[in-house]
Amino acid sequence: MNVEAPSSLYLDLSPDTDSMMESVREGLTSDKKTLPSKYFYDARGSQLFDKICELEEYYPTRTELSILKKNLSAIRTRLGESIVLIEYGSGSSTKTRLLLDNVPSIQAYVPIDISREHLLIAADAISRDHGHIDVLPVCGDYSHAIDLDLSTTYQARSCVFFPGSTLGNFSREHAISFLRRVRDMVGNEGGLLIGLDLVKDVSVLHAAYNDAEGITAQFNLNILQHLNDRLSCGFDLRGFEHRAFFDPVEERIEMHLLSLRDQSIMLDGEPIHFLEGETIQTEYSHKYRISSFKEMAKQAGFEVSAIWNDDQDYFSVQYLNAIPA
Ligand code: AVI
Repeated sequence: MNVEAPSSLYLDLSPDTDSMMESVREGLTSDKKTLPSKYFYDARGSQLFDKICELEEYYPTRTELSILKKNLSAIRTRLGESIVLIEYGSGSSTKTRLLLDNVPSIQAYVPIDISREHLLIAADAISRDHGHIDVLPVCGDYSHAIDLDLSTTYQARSCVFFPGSTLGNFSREHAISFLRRVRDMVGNEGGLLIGLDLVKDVSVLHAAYNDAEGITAQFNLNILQHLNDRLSCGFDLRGFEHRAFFDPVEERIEMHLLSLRDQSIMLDGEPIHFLEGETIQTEYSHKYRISSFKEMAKQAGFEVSAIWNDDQDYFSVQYLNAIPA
């Protein structure tokens, strides 16, 4: 099988409007209002995220890329012969290109992303540039189980690539269940190549989520625009402001939208009120320690077999082997 240009999806599991309405209602009617961070990523949100990745203050992207570049040959060895590379939250796939260009044992590449348009554009470009690799885009929400069933088509090990410290956007409990699902998907022989943002000086973390240009603020506010577009709920974006801070106990950045006045929106015919000063929590971004991540991985059925950090220990790329069941 050789897919030339995937202008269509291999698998479409994108969330429908009903399930979006349900999860938004649940978040906005709870005592402490929340929104699932996956709703950042409509087409504009994905573009804004790409811009964040290029910001001077947002060190994770360039740091991870430099770790990957520096350790390519060791990574190639870990990945081994004949693999299907599955990437969760593929975004614009810049880091993947580095792997696809330098790891000849990759037979197929399966990018999984919730933002359909962004996914197809990236998958098309990758397919054009890597004619020898099957590119099988899946539009889906990776916070749920995804059954790929590629074992009959490929005689290859499965390896999940989960860069960008996106794991940090899950609560610790959900991060472990996500890692367990990955472990089930890759099987006894499989692996996981993962990027993790490490705990560091608070001023560095604060700047990364409060950039001077205000791109992160636009990204945060865009979640309300996305809800307006999909659910017609009538948020006035001028009535909310971006807030991001580090919680030293939970070791995570929290992003919120602060209501600047008393105001209401309508969700499916029901009013939802916001008090002046009340916030909607939109994202957690957990930061990791080498020792605590090792323990999380073990709980999920993985053994950390290689760790590559940058010189400042800002970021860690790790290769995990499945512990055979
Ligand atoms: C996608 N994720 C890992 C980013 C992060 O750093 O948690 C999303 C982000 N939020 C604000 N800036 C970037």
